[in-house]
Amino acid sequence: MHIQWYPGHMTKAMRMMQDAIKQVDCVIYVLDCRAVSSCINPKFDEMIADKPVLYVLNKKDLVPSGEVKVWLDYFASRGATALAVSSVGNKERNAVLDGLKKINSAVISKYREKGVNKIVRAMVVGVPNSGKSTLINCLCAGKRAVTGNRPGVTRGKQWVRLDEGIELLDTPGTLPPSFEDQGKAVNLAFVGSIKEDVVRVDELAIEFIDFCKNRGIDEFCNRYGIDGFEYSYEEIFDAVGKARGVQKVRGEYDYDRVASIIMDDFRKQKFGKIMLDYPEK
Ligand SMILES: Nc1nc2c(ncn2[C@@H]2O[C@H](COP(=O)(O)OP(=O)(O)O)[C@@H](O)[C@H]2O)c(=O)[nH]1
Ligand SMILES: [Mg+2]
Repeated sequence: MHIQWYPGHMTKAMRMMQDAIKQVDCVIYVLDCRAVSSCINPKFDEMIADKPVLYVLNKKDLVPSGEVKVWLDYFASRGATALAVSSVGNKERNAVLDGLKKINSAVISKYREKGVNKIVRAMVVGVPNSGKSTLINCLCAGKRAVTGNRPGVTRGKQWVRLDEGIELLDTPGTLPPSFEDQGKAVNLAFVGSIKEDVVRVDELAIEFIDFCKNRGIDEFCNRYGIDGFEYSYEEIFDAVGKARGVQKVRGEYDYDRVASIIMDDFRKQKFGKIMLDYPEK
């Protein structure tokens, strides 16, 4: 399977962001905790190189508690400011605002010396579905930015003003133009950052079965009533079809349907909380 998804709206979005970056003080880089390194887009890194960055590792509720620390340590070891949050709910609002103040402290105090309250402008970037709009909603404690559990929901340019003197610019999720490391593309497809129509779901599910086998994720076998991974993909698909009550058509299971069930089950944490990426040693 080769994954490549760089539609015209992403080119346009990158151009919009290149333009907007000149007007902002800092960047909030939103990454999905389940696939942190896969969410790193080298094109963002180039674009934001001379801005203070707050790395927000979002969806921490979807990974085993404690494991995200390896990523916080990773960013800390590079002198970067990072925090792990779950942006569904408002609990983490203050932590993110404090992080923003921290990365902008130099510019804030420079203005304060002149007696001016600096409005801090932050551009929120991240791959599709990482939770940029949800994070913005969490920060403005109300429904402003448009969210959706599918890539490509945010299109135009949207500024949101917070009472704390912070302005946030939501941006459309953008991917690298190509993936040298297809493993990263596969992880992004697992977490729903790549539009479903551009990936063959049966091939994706096979990648996922291999992943579970390599990681020894027993929850997969338990859920579908198989006693291990030593079966052919067809046998595993048949077991999933049977366990989940899929209707056979002319004596066969529809493998695309079965594959979608597997991917849905992963996205609904039916195999437990799983972190896909770890920092490279
Ligand atoms: N469990 C969980 N889901 C989240 C979190 N943040 C966002 N989501 C969900 O992820 C999906 C994509 O969010 P959205 O904000 O639209 O992503 P965007 O494309 O980066 O703007 C939505 O279904 C959100 O409800 C989080 O912290 N935890
Ligand atoms: Mg969005």
